Amino acid sequence: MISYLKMEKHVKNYVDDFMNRIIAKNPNEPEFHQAVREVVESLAPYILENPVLQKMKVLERIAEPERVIMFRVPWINDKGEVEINRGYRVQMNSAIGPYKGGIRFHSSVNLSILKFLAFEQTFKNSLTTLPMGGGKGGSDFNPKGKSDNEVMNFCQSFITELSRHIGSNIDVPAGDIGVGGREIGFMFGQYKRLRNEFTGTFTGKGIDWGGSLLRPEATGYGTSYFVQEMLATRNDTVEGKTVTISGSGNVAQYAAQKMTRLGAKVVTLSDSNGYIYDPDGLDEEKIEYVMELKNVFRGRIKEYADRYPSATYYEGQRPWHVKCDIAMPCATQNELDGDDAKALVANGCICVAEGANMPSTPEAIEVFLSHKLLYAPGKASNAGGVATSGLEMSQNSMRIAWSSEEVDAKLHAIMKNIHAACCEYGTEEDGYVNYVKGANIAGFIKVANAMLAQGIV
Ligand code: NDP
Ligand code: 2IT
Repeated sequence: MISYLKMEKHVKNYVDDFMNRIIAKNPNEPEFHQAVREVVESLAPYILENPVLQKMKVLERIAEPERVIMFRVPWINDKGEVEINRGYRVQMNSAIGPYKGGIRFHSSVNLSILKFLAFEQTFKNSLTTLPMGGGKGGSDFNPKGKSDNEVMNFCQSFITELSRHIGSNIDVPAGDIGVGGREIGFMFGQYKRLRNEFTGTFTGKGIDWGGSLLRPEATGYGTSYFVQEMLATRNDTVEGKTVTISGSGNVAQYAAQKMTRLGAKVVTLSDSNGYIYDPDGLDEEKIEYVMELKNVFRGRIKEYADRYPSATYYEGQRPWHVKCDIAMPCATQNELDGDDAKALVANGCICVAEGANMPSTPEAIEVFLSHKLLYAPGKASNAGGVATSGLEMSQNSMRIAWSSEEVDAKLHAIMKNIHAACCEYGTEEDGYVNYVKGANIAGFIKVANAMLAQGIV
């Protein structure tokens, strides 16, 4: 993002015109507008220099989903009552490969959120260098407090409808908020039963039935590798740094584990009710406890403070006012606002790497960029998850399984590549790397070239 205020007039006009059309065509979709605006602001100068992109309306086409599927998901709860949720799959862009992206189950899920996620996914998947298009799906189903039986009933109904639209060369779903190994298992089982075919149509599968080693770890690990690369541009390392992390789900857990193993001190985790601050830092044993608490017992992060007296729980608050060197938002969109960003800067934070998708508001991003922080947008720093999904697809196609060392080496190389691409396209005149601009341009070029080559489709 270049500062909107500092934009040249013709660039600002292009952005305004583009956004006016997007808003008129997609009313009541604020998250989608936010994601598109960030990309358009980065790309506008590049597009204006390349008239063919304008003439062929490449960005306009990228911002229009190829297809949106929306469907009824009826299921029966443990009391024998009928429940009805709404299911979605946004098939955003297939220029460089089959649609690929996660499934989110959360009560807040709506079309705006899934369109923003599918839009982001298109650029992110392109950055991985693997052949994957962009997609995202989900439902307003809330898995919290549901029994395994209820979750299975829901997943089976969801997939009974979605199965018509997905396939290993068509659209390959994976996990996201509220969807982990358990849900992927139920969805894969029902899909296989309906199709009578064992395929790699989902990623994030169990190790014994086609999953890749290190897929659960990949997003958090990849974000940590990206932090290492960012710090290296300033001849710095992760060792000895204090880190605040939000969330306590899949991404947060493995970001905490990898950052700790790299020698950092992780002092916070959170959930939607509050955060814990442990000034002693998390260690392997504490992280194992969090994994068991969240993944097996499906408990709340508050319980961490009951178990470890060194920690304090702050109800209803977010961790961004805690002093840190590195902040890693790993929970959800718009969880870090302009005031939080100012507090991070005032407390000496030097690096923000997003494990979540679009966790920083536009105001927060403006603060990070104007203070020249090392700031990585999610589409660059959290791409290790989908990249490893891409590696899972490759292993499924070849009917082989790589060792965790092999997968880790490939993940590490991909994160370094993404970092290098951001530097190539995002380095400004004074040497500052604007990772937002770099990620948006680098992600766009491959998709745009593919679309130009494939004609008006
Ligand atoms: P999980 O469901 O495993 O964990 C989500 C975490 O975020 C939980 O701690 C949850 O708390 C918290 N959270 C969710 N919604 C809110 C909210 N509205 N306010 C505050 N906290 C909230 O999901 P993941 O860890 O998989 O995903 C986290 C983020 O990372 C998402 O933005 C996702 O899109 C992104 N991501 C995930 C990838 C993956 O491979 N899983 C890959 C790339 C990005 P609570 O339990 O209270 O809801
Ligand atoms: O946002 C994301 O990149 C994910 N939730 C992972 C998608 C995937 O297909 O692995």
